[in-house]
Amino acid sequence: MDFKLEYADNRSNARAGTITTDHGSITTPIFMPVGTVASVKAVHIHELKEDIEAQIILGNTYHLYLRPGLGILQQAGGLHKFNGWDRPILTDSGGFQVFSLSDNRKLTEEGAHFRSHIDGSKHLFTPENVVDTQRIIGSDIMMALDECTPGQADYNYAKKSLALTQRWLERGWKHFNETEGLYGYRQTFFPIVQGCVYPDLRREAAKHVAGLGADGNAIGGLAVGEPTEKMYEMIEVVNEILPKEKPRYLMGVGTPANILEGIERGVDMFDCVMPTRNGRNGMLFTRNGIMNMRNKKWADDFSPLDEYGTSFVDHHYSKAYVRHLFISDEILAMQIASVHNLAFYIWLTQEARRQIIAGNFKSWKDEMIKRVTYRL
Ligand code: PRF
Repeated sequence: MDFKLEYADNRSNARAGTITTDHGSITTPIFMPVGTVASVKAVHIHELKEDIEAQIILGNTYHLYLRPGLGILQQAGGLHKFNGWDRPILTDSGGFQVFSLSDNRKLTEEGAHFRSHIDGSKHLFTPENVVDTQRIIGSDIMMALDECTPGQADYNYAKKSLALTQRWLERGWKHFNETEGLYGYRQTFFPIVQGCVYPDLRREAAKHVAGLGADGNAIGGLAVGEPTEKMYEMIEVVNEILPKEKPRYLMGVGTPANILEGIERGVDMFDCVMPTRNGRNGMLFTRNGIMNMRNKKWADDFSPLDEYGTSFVDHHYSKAYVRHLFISDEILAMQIASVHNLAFYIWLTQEARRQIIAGNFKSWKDEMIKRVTYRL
């Protein structure tokens, strides 16, 4: 994988670049739709490609390992072949999902022990076996096994947790460098910075991660219960140390405003379930604010769903029609909302890119933050 830094904003840390993988290139800053179980919920591949203009999607090691399982994925020839998505894929390592989903989890020096949320069976993720699993999945970018330290952890817990993440990282990085992909294209490995809300731990973690010389670096352990201002402060602390010439990925963040603040602080890649999950509940993000599609006020509003939207659904359907679908619990409501929200998130990051290149990012961002947080 390569990263070419093309433009750096001179009034902020925002940047525009291009990542190149064997499944094609990605223009940054970029939002990556989440496809946990080998599908971006309610969205077809052709919609993702042609309408939403997604450049890279996510998969989750935890889910894919449990179902369909490694045998099926390997027989399919990897995830790209299995789900028909031929552009880049990034997979999370499973550590975070073990914590949010599984039962009876326990961390030891060896790895993360857990019981499946599907059938209660016992499993162990180690820093080495999650590399092997991501080799079988065949993601273009794989993630290290980490412990996502909760946002309210005390200093002592956070310090111990970071030390474990660092020992796991050394093992995972070594194993990655000693193994090869199965399918003939290149795969790369991103380490993850933890350290909770403690600047000295974050700095130590960022120096350790930077020292590995990976193709890109991730920031984890944010948007997990800490105040939003702390999240922004930690991004600043970490990005002072992570190399400028490598892409930076802020994991699992966030609202449109969080993404704009992240871009301003030098983040290049984002993912979040918010556009799809909140969309399925009737929440639509637009450049003029947030709409709750169940609201009575849309009942007789026959104007386009989003006059400024970039996707087919924005112009083809009216607000009144989409409200009717939500009130009637029609699955088409969820499909329309998912396509709209993903197209909006991708537009937001790619418009940020255009504004960075035009030298206008800061003033555009200040105005856009007000707009995207407005309740319509
Ligand atoms: N670690 C991993 N995946 C993640 C996170 C993390 O800290 C987060 C935190 N926002 C989301 N996804 N491996």
